[in-house]
Amino acid sequence: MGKTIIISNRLPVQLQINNGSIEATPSVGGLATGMKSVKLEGERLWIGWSGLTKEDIPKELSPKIDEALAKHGCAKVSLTADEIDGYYYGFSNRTIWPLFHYFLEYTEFELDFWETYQQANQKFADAVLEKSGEDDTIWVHDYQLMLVPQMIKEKRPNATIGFFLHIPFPSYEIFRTLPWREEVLEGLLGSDLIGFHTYDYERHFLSSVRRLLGLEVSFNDIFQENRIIKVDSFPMGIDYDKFSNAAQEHIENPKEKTDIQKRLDEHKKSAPGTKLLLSIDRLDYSKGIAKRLNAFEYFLNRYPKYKEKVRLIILAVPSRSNVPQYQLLKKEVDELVGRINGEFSTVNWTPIWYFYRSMPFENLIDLYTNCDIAWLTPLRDGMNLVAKEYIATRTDKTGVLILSEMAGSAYEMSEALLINPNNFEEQASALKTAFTMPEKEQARRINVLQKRLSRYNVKVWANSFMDTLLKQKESPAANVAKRLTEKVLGEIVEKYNTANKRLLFLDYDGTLAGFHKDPQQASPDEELYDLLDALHSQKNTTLFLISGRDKETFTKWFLPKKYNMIVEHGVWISRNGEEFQLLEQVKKDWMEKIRPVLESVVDRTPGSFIEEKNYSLAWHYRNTDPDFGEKRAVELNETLTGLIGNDDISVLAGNKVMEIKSSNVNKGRAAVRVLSEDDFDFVFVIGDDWTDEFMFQELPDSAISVKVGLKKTSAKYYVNGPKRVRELLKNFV
Ligand code: GDG
Repeated sequence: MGKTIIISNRLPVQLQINNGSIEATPSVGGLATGMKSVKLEGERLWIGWSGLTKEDIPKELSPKIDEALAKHGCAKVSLTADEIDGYYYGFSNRTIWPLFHYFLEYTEFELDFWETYQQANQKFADAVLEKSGEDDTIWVHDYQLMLVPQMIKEKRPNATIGFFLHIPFPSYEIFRTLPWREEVLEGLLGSDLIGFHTYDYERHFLSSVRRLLGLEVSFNDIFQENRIIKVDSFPMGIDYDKFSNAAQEHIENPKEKTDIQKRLDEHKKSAPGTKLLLSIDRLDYSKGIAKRLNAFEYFLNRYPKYKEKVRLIILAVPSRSNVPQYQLLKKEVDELVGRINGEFSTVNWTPIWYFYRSMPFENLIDLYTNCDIAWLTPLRDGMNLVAKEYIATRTDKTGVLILSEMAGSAYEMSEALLINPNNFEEQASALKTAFTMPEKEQARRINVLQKRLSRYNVKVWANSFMDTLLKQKESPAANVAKRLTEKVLGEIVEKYNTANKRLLFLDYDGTLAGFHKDPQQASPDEELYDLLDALHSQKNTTLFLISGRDKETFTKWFLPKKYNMIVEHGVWISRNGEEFQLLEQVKKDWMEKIRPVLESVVDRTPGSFIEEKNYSLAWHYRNTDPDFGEKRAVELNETLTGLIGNDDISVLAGNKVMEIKSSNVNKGRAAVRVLSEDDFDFVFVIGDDWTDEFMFQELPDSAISVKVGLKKTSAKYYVNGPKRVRELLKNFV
């Protein structure tokens, strides 16, 4: 049984060195709880940074620290102060964090940061490689470690790797500004499963993968040359029972009151009927704290009757204070709180209580259970767990949540009052609604939310990610061929050598030659001619090039070589250097009707073009924006289906091409005709495209069918690309 290895920037343990002795205390974050509950029998190991730099740890203490961490199932990655500066404070928090939260103006593209990020990611990957074995399951967390999956996969191709991003993945328009965008995507694609909080982040990621790497994406599977990567959304839940039980305990068996609780009691006594409004966030510009303060000021001016009737409690937890932007924000928030309190305070009333610190868990519960409204207004937030925690603590079924629609959690919490944090009027109105919401209505909303949150809690979240990862590893996708291994190849060659009459069907584009943006550029090279000559001249071997291309191009390229050829999907055939003959009688009167439709699509779809063949029309869209091209293809398909009616023609969706042609012509039919002409006892067919599927399906079961590229197919085997195809064919000569 393999281990489960978790990798995150920080370990879930706090380290303290006191006069040479080491203290390690587990921190109780949501992630740690989720991980603890993953139902795996094997051992668990958490790898990450301990919070102490290499310089902080006296050499002789390092082994002791390892020992202390091992007791908590942890192992450290050693990082120097410079590495932490460049990798964590730099690239992670001055480049990726602002960019992925749509704060382009705060995003710094520094080569130094990027280089240190790579270096530090390599250290994490090395630690994983050192401490894990072949059977282990590896789960990498978050934006600080986006290159780690690929770094592990390179060294250990069979490793099972999952990656979860805790922050948003931005739209392509934002992501494309990153100078190292391809490297980051490739880093992530080392995973077998990539998880996001919401479908929107998943959709943005897939769009970038298609546009920037040109990879094929089918639903939520990404097809790389020899692997399939699954992408899915797993909205992170909370440790529901922990929050709910703590709140229950707080009400039913109050222990000695904390200072915060005493202050809250005093407030309630001195100002009964005053509502408490709560916000809790790390002090981060993405959380919209400054804007919230402005909106609060707007509210008090807009609805003055709420003056002295409401108090806003702000808990801002110090965060990343080494980064200049956070220092500026701190100053801004301090000043805003001062100004608003100065403007509105009366002898009996201060509108804002502001805490800039981290509080123990008990205090968090004091705040959650005492406040009538939680007001959370992030400008962008991957999820926002505070919103979920507030709901979990409302055991008396009162309370209202006002939540920004820019938070990932808003997708699951439509019973909250959802607001746009930039719209002050809407927020003022939501605050008013919250203050006047009848308790029955509060209870109705809370009940629905609590049911949902208690069901999809952090344990369910972690387990559903792990289950999907393990399933993905077992069977990457349905209808995918087996890889053509050396052993299978040996058996095929053996059959080839002992056969009496061999028949080979070789597709051209994407199979014998790479796929080119301009089809005219894909002309055969010397190596290919040599290979085809050798095959063609073999005794007892009938070689057919079989392609959708027009006969003029193949006449130019291959007729002098006297190879057998079938072109235009089976309309024309040429044998031993003779002129092309019609293999099928096909009509072409439908072309006049269809051509103008295609022309209008070309006019409206930059980069697309029409290829006119003797008996078919093809609309190519490989040079268009991929999403736009696909959309147009769907639209065109619909239009054509309506148009072709009784004509005996069909629309064939190829790889970035739609071809309209006579229905009784396809490569499968042509191949079967050739096959029936003689007693072949070895049939081999290879191709990369949808149009080759006709051959895979129609040739008899004894035929050896090979798909180029890992895609859904009816072929028996697959190989990676044209280079591999040539290597394979060389075994026959
Ligand atoms: C990132 C993403 C995503 C807060 N103050 C105190 C305290 N907390 C705890 C809360 C909550 C957690 O910290 C904050 O989680 P959030 O989800 O709200 O926000 P981020 O820290 O930005 O987290 C976010 C999350 O990752 C998970 O994927 O939801 O979008 O940005 O659990 O309770 N805990 C204690 N004292 C405090 O003062 N003890």
